[in-house]
Amino acid sequence: MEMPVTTSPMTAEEFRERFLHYLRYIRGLELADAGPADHLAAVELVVRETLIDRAVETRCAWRRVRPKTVHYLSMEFLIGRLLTNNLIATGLERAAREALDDLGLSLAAITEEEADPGLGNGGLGRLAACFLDSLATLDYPAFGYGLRYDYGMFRQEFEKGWQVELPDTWLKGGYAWEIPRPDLTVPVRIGGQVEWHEGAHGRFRPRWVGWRCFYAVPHDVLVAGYGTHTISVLRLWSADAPSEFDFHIFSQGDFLKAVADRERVQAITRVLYPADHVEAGRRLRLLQEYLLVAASVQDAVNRFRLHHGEAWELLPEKVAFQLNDTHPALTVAELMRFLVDDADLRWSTAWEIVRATCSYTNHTLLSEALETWPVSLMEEIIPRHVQIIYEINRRFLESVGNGASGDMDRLGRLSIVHEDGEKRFRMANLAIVGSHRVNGVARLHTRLLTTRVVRDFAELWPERFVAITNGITPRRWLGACNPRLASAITRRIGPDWLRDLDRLAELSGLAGDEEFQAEVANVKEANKQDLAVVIRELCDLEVDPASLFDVQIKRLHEYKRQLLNALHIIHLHQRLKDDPGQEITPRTFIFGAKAAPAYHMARLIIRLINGIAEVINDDPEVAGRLKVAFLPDYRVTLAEKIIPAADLSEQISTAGWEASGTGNMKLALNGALTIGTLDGANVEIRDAVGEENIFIFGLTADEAARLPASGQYSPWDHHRADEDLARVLDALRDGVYTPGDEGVSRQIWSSLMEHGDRYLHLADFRSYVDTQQRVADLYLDRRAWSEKAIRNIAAMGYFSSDRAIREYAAKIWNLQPVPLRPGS
Ligand code: 26V
Repeated sequence: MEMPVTTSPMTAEEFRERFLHYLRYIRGLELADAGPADHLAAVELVVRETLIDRAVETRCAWRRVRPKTVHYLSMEFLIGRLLTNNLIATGLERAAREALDDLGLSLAAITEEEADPGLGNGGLGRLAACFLDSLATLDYPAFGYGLRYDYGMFRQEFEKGWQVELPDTWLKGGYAWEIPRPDLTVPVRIGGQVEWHEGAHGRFRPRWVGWRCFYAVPHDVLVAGYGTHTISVLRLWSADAPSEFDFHIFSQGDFLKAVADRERVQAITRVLYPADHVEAGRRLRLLQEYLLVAASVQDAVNRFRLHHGEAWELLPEKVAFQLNDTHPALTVAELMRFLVDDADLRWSTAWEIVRATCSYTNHTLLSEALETWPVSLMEEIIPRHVQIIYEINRRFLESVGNGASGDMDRLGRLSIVHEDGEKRFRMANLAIVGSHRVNGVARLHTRLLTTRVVRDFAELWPERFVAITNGITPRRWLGACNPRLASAITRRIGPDWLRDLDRLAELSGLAGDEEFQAEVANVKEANKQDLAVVIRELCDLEVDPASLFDVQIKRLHEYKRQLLNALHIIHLHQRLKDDPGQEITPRTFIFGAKAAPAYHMARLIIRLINGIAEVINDDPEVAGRLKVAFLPDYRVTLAEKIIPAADLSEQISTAGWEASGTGNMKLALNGALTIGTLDGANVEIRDAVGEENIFIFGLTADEAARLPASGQYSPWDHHRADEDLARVLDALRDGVYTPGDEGVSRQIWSSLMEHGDRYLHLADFRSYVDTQQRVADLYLDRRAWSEKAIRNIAAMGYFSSDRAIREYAAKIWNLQPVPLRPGS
């Protein structure tokens, strides 16, 4: 990737010296005895020095300016490998490559040694990582706060086509990019009960007593900006119990007897919940969420106090908390608890501060994913917070009830407390009531959020709701992962696009340029050859780089409709069997997806796709013209290898279900054409690239919502009306594509034909298949295809996370950059 404006802080000779120094004095090895893990460790230590210099520089500047700082609270961060990024950001890439070359080592091979911390499930976690990159690059003062899970997202393997989960031991060899900060350890209290006692002026005051206590220990990961010295800190908390040596750290009297059991405490940050969009509802999950909130709020408050003393009314001028989904929604209650109980503020003053400080991003419309917690469970863990939430709710409902004509249904929907049967807190309601801004992650998503899911709130406080369409960092998702395309672009328009993605628009003038078309096509071809090697290694499968690479990579979920893609493949196979001599556009179907371990149907769909692969890949009549590759263990690192090689991007969720999508942006930025529904950010991608440069099909969100509601939707009608579809469904029913596991495909068939096809696969089948035919036809015209690919790339400027972060800064945080230009 192009060098940023920074000059290299080291020559190749200096790099080599430092490298050998670390090999010797940290690993105790001479070059001849060192292995790949040692090489990686030594390179990381060299690069880390420069990062730390910048972190110190950043901290000094912030200490001087005392700027407002955003605190991005997220249960998930999918930061990916950091070596390449950090080499680029520090300007050390060339020095490192030359130094290692000299020593007969390959930087590329060393890069492959690094673990990919899977501290998240999918889109929400990766978005948080892109945002940290943009925050640093744009010089915004920022902390990310998350959890340091000992085991991240499980490693996925396939056995006989079934998903098998193995532990992800990313910390095994030590993690070079983190700096433990035991000095910043904070205590976290749980359990006990609340007593009331008379305080000054006869006011009754709560006292939380009988609690147990554990530690949250922070580890900082430094996230470097591009073309600046600004560093964002990702502070990850690890749960621990105090050892006898640590007791002096806290002075509270009852601390000694209040120490919780070590094993049970450490278990809190043992493992990431590998589910998205399904309510976890487990005690351990609540403990995790509370730990994140309690530790991060204390950390922010401690820093505030250092600079501003007890002037809490200034908090909103200096601190913003961004809640990444409802998972950290307890921030609202914890900050109230601190301001009222510890800082001794009046409730109404505290409440204003809390609301001005917090804001909340919603990432999903799925009702299963809207968190609620049983009040009884919360009472066991955080009894004081339960009281606070009740009081927030009481005051809120009172204020609403005053104006309204006693519409009890409406009050019931607005209430934070869900009263049907077991009492539960609705975390989205808490987050909305406690925030000054609530944002959706795409235009359509925000419309559906405010008109369907939380309509009453949007009517009550229209000004509180804003749409901020997601974005992706061009540094990782083009600059670093696709160096061939990045160079081709830079040769034409210079390197500034990496910090100003709108500059890509200049490429639209080259869309008709045959030379550039050929160049872009050649880059794609080379990337496909690289991916073919990866597929050979991972799937033991030969694929033809000249075939159309048709890619669907994302979590496995019924609403994302990997199954629709599978139905299309079966249909193509059946057609080919009818007439093996016909001309077809050769395709390689590439999948990457993990299923939540408890998500039965998702596991079956993986089994089905692997079954289809088994049937089709070796079918002599297919003769290699259709191939299916399900790449195991999809994660950031694998995305970086697949995306540059994709011709076609599958974004085929049932309209109205995908909040935004961000893979759609990454693939288009790398020159893939999109086949997609009018869902999430696809709508905005269509607007940006133009209707003629994208393949849109299927029902709209409004149609898809009306259809099941009308009672008119019958899967059997579609079976009767469409011969091709009937044949595909019959094959499913008969288990043709899951040999040895016929019941799998029968169950999937049943979900479609006997359980109502909730995600409307059959309603969209015909238009999907027809649109795929147009794709196949266009692919044969290499120049026309390449022209559209260029038009897609040129239109992606808007989808930079830099643009998204600027919008957050302006519309939500009121945040100003603290420029830290090299040499300034
Ligand atoms: C929900 C839950 C429910 C409780 C169990 C654990 C858990 C973990 C994660 C989630 C949130 C899933 C929401 C999510 O990832 N949404 C995705 O967010 C992306 C970034 O905004 C967006 O592009 C995707 O469309 C959206 O599905």
